[in-house]
Amino acid sequence: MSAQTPTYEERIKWFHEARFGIFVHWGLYSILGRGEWVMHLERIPVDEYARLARRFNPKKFDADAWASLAKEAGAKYMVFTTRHHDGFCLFDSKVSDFTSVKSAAKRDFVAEYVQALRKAGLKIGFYYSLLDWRFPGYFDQKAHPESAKALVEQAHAQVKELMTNYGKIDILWYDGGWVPGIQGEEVADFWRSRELNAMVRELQPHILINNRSGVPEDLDTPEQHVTASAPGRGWETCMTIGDQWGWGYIHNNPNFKTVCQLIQYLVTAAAGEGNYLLNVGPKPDGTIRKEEVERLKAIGRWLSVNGESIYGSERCPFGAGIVGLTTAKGNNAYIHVFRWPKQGEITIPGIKNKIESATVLATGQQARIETGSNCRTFLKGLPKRPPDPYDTVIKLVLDGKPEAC
Ligand code: JFZ
Repeated sequence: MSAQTPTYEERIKWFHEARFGIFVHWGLYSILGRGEWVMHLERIPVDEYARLARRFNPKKFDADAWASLAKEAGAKYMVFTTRHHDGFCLFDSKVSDFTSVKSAAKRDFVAEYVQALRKAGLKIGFYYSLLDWRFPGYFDQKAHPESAKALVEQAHAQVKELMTNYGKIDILWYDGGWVPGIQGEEVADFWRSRELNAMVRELQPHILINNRSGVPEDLDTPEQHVTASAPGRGWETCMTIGDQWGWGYIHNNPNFKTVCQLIQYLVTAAAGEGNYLLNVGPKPDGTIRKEEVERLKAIGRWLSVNGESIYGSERCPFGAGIVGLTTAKGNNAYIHVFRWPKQGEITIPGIKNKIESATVLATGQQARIETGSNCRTFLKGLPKRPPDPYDTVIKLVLDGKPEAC
């Protein structure tokens, strides 16, 4: 390793500051509006599916609009499907003819995305699916050994293209590492993932790599649930706004999570020193549906007031009792009150520190601080109704780093 090679701590620093990112699933499947798994779930033959590329010419695709929405949402990075399991590349790949550059659109959407994010000051993530349903060797390596070999070679070549042709990339978000009939350690052997990731790190020394190529690398990726990894390990929950299997656009997707749910998931991730990667599935024309836009903007409004409790947050050694969760940063603790008590008085159990002040971030109001037996803290003089409908954050300035008793 050269002296310039950044350490894990240096590489992951921005990621912990960021806490919130936007995932984008968009590709040929968006045209059908039945999710990104449509080819496989409906057994659409490869050649029939490939004809979608003739119709894929999204005139309203505007990467700057995506980037500005992500910023307005308070996100600090995005992760974009450069290629999903259908194998269709949204970038200029020399090793495949199944790309947006070589079909109707004649555009390198990944290049446009990268340029827009860089301009907006957002960190850049690439989602790349190792598996490609077009290869019979993926489903049966024994029957089609040449196809299986070609699949792996294509993945190595395309990851190299992505890591070479677009400047500095911040996250490589692998997916689709699972292979029928192959288990455990052998997954990494199948893809030659160690070799692949060594090449990636050679080309992009600052990059963060997730755990979906069969080796742990830098980030755990709990999906559709918020589950913290052990302290010291980077992790990020990815989640759809609507139903599972609706990462890509689903025309009628009636189960959109509420703004309250989404904010509380974000807070739960931050409380465990993890990140929240919230997905949108743009329409085939490249625009983002209003249900998603509205929710992202509402999260952004909440973060513009309460962001200091999220960005760069640390685990807090004491909790918030029944009312919600806690995050911490330096000598501050943040009480996230999801369930505001009707008495306008909040009891926090287990704070060892002396508390210098308690401020409601939404209104600037100072709470009266009283201490009781059993290490209880009472925050008094608060309104009977929650100042914030989703999560009212009370900032405690302490005499030192938060400590529990
Ligand atoms: C994968 C993809 O198949 C899906 O389309 C989407 O891109 C999502 C982000 O990732 O889905 C998975 C991957 C892993 C599990 C479940 C769904 N898993 O480990 O349970």
